[in-house]
Amino acid sequence: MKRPLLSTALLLTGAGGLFLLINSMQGCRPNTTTQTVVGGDAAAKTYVKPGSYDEFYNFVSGGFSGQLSVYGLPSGRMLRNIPVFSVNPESGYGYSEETKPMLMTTHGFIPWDDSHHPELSQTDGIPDGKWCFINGNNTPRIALVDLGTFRTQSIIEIPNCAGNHSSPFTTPNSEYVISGTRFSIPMGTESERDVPIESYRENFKGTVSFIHPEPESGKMSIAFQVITPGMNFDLSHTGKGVSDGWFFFSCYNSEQAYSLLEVNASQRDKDFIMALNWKKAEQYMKEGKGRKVPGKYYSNWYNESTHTAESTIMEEVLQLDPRELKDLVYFMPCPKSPHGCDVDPTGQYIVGSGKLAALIPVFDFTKIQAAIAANDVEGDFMGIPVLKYESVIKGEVKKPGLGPLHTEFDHKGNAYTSMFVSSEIVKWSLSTLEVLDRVPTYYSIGHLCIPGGDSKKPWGKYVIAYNKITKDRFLPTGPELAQSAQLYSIDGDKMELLLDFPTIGEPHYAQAIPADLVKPREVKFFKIEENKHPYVAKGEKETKIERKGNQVHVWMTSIRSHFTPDNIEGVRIGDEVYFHLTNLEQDWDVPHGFAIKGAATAELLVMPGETQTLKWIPEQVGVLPFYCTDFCSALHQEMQGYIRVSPAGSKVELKAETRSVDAGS
Ligand code: RUQ
Ligand code: CUA
Repeated sequence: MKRPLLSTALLLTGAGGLFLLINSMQGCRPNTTTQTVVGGDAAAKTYVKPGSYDEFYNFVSGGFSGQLSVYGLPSGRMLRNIPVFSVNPESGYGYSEETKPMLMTTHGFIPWDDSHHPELSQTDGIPDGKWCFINGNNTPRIALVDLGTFRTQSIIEIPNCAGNHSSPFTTPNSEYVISGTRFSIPMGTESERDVPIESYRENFKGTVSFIHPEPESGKMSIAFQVITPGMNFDLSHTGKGVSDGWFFFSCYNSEQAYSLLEVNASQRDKDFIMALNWKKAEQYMKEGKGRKVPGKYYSNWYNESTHTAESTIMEEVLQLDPRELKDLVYFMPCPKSPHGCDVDPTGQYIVGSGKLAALIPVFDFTKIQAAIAANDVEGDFMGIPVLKYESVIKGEVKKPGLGPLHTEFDHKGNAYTSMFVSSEIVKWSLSTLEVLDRVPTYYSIGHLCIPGGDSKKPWGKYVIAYNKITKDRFLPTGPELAQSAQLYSIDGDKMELLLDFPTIGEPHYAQAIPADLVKPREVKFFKIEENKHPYVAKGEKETKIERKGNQVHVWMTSIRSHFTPDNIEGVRIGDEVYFHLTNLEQDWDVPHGFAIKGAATAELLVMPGETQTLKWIPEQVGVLPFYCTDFCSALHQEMQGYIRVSPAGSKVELKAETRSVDAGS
């Protein structure tokens, strides 16, 4: 979390033979510290009075929590922490039998990941409020969160990939979201993968995968992969407007180092931005070009009518090789170890942010096309043409600050770049490339976000900084401190700090969208008559208990304020008990919980109209209670039951009942 991006004491930026001495590299700390200047009306600008709604949703990466969190803006109020790549005891996600398949991979059940970059689905290049994608960096995956339910709908594993960082950026109509591998690796058959690490140059390759989400269901599959030279791929963004049909990726480690990258991957003055013609790639796929290669992966999808996740396992992928399909991929030199790769709202300009560069290069799409047409190259890199830097560049932003990472855009022709090392946001003009304003961030900003700021239609209004370090910003909480977001107004010429709010996990990228584009989609409850779960009980009369060998299945219902059945006997040590709980409520915001003594996983939190299953293996003889965990009514504390567990081999008859009204007296 607190690991600085740059940790070498001495950085040699070859660009101008410039030495930067950056001690400890945690980012320079502006010396204003706690006496940050905040304008007198800042409070009024972020005040959302009790009972009213925020104007924007802000979807923020949960970083190493593996989740996606949702805040309201401008208040900074946290609305929800959506479980995605990590199990969540709050809701039973990843613990209930129905959600376990969501986390299945070729490595088995993987209950954790490191999530980085939320990306909203788009229609015609504009965020549409339907889905939010997010990548899992560690065991390469992409998730699709449905913004009707604010739940993870689908997760796909990415084969032939290691460190899914350059992901999950979308094409303008969400035909594809992409995954570029951070780490290159050897791929193919087992013997092709079992090679010496020092054979990196010969054997290690990267891939970019194009993942297609089905518009209706949100099921995902891999349409094709483009194979690339061995390097590290960091971030990307799609072209739009004039550059629609292209994708741009930042690449570092063009040194092809495989050890001590801190030094060995910082040798060259320039690495690359990779330009990839995805419409061409799609055409080649349709023409049957490329070849099928081994690439096993899981595609997991939550079926909302059975309330159960399903896994589909695929064995191979179609790979396109740009060394054969010559007009697919081009490299453009980019100073130095680029991280962010951002495209302005018109699609004309591509901004590469070199972590070790003392300037920000701005590439011009028209010039890129001209250079390709004229074969204006300076050579090739591993068989891929490298265009001449001078031919493709619009210009450079001079002296922007130290450690540029990411750039977002407003609707007035301005760009905003985060500076990790000098810990600031720098605003500059896309037309003149002049720096217009800078504000400190507290501290060590990584990503930043403007509502719609990576799309064709930025809504503007705010820029939010996502910071790595918060020393002295909040009340101390032991050795581990909160990460944070900071909200700045960008309405005027000068950026103005309005608010700090802590975040969960490390906030990498984020997206923000007007709430009015999301709210109309909200699902308030699931219709009980449409529930197709195999163990549903659509009313108390359908509840029952059945033994199948050592498995005991309980069809159970909940409604304010009781479970049916609530007295169960005849369970024995050695049994596996499956509580299939259907919440019969048909009203918004009335979940019931289910917890049982000795449960080794989590509770269940079951939404109205939904069925979820908790597997419980009793370990002790006796009568154990279960209860509702969600304070659902005045008699919530009465919402309880008992299960009797007898020794193995016991003859106690299996039965489940709810006794009559006077049974308790
Ligand atoms: S990366 S700073 Cu995934 Cu920029 Cu977070
Ligand atoms: Cu149901 Cu408390």
